[in-house]
Amino acid sequence: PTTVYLKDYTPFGFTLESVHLTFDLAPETTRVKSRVLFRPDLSAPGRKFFLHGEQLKLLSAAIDGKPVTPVITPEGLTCQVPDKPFEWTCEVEIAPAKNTALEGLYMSNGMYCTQCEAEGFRKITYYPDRPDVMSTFTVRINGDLPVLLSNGNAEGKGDDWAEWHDPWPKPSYLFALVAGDLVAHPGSFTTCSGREVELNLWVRPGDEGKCAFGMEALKKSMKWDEEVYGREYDLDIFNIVAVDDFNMGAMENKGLNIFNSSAVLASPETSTDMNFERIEAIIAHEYFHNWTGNRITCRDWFQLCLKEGLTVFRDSQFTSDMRSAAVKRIGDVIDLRARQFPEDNGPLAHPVRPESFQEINNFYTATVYEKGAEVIGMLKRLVGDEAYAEALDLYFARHDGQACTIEDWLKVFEDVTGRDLGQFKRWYQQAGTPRLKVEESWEDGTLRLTFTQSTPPSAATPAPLPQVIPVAVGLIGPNGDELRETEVLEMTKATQTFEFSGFPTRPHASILRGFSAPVILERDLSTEERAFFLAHDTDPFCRWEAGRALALDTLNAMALRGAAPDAHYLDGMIAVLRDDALDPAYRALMLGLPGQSELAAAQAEAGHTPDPDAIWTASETLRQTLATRAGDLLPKIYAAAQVDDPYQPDAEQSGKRALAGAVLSLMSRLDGGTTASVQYARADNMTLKLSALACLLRAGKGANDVAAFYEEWRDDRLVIDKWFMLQVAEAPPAKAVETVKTLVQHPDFNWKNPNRFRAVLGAFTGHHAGFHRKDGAGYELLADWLIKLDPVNPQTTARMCSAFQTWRRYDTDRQALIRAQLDRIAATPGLSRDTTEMITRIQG
Ligand code: B3K
Ligand code: ZN
Repeated sequence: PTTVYLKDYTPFGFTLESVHLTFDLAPETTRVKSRVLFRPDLSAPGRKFFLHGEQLKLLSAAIDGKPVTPVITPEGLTCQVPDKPFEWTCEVEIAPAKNTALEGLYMSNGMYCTQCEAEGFRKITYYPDRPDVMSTFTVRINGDLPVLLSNGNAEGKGDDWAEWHDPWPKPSYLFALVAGDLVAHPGSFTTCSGREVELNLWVRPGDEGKCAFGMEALKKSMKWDEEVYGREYDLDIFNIVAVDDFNMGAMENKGLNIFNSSAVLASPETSTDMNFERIEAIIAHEYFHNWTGNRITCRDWFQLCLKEGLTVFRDSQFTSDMRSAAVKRIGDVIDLRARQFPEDNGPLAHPVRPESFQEINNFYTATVYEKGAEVIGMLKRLVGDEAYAEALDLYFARHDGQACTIEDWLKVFEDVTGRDLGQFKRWYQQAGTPRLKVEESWEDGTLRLTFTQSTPPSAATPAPLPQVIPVAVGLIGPNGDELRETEVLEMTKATQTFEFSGFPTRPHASILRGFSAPVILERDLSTEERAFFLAHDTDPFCRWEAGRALALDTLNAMALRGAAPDAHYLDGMIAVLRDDALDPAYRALMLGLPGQSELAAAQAEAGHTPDPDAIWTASETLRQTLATRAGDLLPKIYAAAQVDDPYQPDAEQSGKRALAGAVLSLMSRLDGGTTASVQYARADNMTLKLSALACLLRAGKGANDVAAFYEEWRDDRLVIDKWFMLQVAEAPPAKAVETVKTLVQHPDFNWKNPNRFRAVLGAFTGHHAGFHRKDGAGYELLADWLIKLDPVNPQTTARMCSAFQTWRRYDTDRQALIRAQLDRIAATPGLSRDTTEMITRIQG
């Protein structure tokens, strides 16, 4: 396989004046005609007329109406072209019904649908399929289907055709087409300049009742982007389509967003509070791409974080504004540690802006997205809110309509602030999570904090240099009073000392407030000091973090040394439980334990070999001990967290349900599931149903309810995904493999559907002790399924290979067992480029 390098970038050498496409739809024989006006850039002497194209049957090609015979390879075609503007026409045939990879034009339940990012358009027709080639598209769809959609504004339609025109130049990855038997949930939005925009959420008949929430989320997003970023929508119509077969969450195609139905359809009876929150965030994310991604796009795929990091940052700002900022921030940090840290500290580590790839789809990662968003958060903290706003205004003014780079992005900040961001840029160029060690000293009324940063070398970055780290610090007194408000220390060297003077008694330093940088903070604190911050820190993140650290320390001591649960942790949690003044959602987060994979990572980091069974046992014991200690308190807190009003998926109600759920899971360890049974029977929404069912399964009591649940929901795909997922997630470690083996026999286990595959196999890889079973049965099971899925859907297969990325953490037996499976996958004949690249990198 060939490797593409950032340093090799060269412009295409031709401008595209316009693109006309005509689709004659048929499941196995769709014809695509394209007519493109090319203007050679005469100042680009080495230009080569190369059009990408894969798995296409070329029927005809012509230049200025004269038939030509191009040279065709598996990657595309070349052809002699004139040194003046010319019209390229060609016709190809494709078979959407046979497209199981779900990239390009494919079919899902009789509906035609596309996914072009990153390089799917080349499976639709011959074209310069690269993001820096932008043009206006006019699309004609011929097909005997009720709804025919493409990008831009509707130009006309008849019984069996429709025409669309998108006036905004765009790269091919933003092209979309949808055709099928769909119904619209309509809406409208008046923009800040008074333009009326038609909104539609298109769904399969039967799903109409699950659209209202998504439509409201869209309107809120449109308004928020006007108010906060000054961004107005720019077409007459905005369409969203829900599709059941989709490789990821959603796609921001210009004016025609396509969504995995799990990322847009919602109703109280079928969706959990977490589903609602995720849907709101994804709708916002895709909508925000209209400016950060579509109007300003990426020069090449190495610049992916330019649109993704920024858009994730924007959607998290949106969620913070719509809900609780503290809860959102903590949730994002939990997610970053669970998904990005393992990537950044293992064989798949790559910079936020990678410098090479074989298959770009493998780089839609937590590093590009979530660390990319963290980098923007740091930039904003360093320059301040005002300069950030000015820089963004300049970015939109200067680069509208362009395909840009990280250099362009940083330059607007340099121009607005006069800062040199050369060192800051290392956040985009270096892989690895910096370790930030802090040492404290106290003398003559002065507190000194000495920070030392170091980043472990990786294959991607063998010799990391010091980065700019904004460290938000506040000082608090013995009663928790703020002695010094949060300030941002700017760390630029390998080691640096900061002084705080004029205190009669030693203040407590609350460090890395709001998780001001994506680093691993190494700080030797006594259990008493952690307990102090848990009780008194005025920064909600640091307060939560103190509880988290206590939990990590006690779980590690329990798992590694057989220690007893730590009293400070238990007392701290009892205090949290009792504290009615705290936001219920925040209390629920405080009660959560670190994930078992995160514990394994922490143990490996400290030089130990994690034992998944011991980690599982320690987590169970700690929960059980807390339940016993909190015993009498629980029913009262549970009762107080009940919601009497009609169901709303808002922050307030879902916070209460989250707390009730956390408390219920403790109570179920004492009452054997009695309360959970009552909740399950009474619940009128999926959040309460599912939290109760999980408790029942854990108490070994849910079998009848699980069977009844299936009968009740068997016709609802998204609910049945939950049904599959829950059984895997709640299986005892020794039974997880068998549970999966049973579930994959179920007639509803349609493994070609990515949501269903992920519901079972994805949930399995998230079951730490089950997946890492000592005899390797878990590894073998996953490898079997990856080998089976790869020829059908390389993208989803490749993504799931990352379950193996942490193999070096474990004992030599497990390492050997995993390596054997990696070798077996790698040796599979005809393995896709996607999976080959992932496995090779993981093998290291
Ligand atoms: N831009 C798409 C992701 C495309 C993934 C292609 N493998 C969704 C998003 O980030 O909004
Ligand atoms: Zn995105």
